[in-house]
Amino acid sequence: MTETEEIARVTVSLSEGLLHELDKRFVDQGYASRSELVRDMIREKLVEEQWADGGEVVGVLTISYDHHQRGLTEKITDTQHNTYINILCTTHVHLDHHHCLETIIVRGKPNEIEQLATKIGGMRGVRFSKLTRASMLEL
Ligand code: NI
Repeated sequence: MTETEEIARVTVSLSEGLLHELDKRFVDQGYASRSELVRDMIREKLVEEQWADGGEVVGVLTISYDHHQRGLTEKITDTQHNTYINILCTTHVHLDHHHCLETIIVRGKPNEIEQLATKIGGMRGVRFSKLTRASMLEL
């Protein structure tokens, strides 16, 4: 949302059950207002749809892996070099003697990004892998 964008007020009719579920999340997740929770849910849905549409999207692949797994670091790097996806940036952190954490920010088609995430996530020695789906839309 841009700063100059005006806020529109809408009234939504909900069943008691749905409102109860909404308020549970509102309290549990520490939102400042119901509106902010609803805005976040709508944004999440729009990003999901954008990924389903197959157009260009952005994502962040977060992985942690064992630095001492033979050949793994090279395999991860080679996979990034051999992809059609635009790798915008990678950040590597040496967590301790054994463990590395890496974030790979990518831009491309959803299915290509998901394939890259599955490929890297499935490598022997990769302990954690999570793809965060993001959007280039102004939401
Ligand atoms: Ni490292």
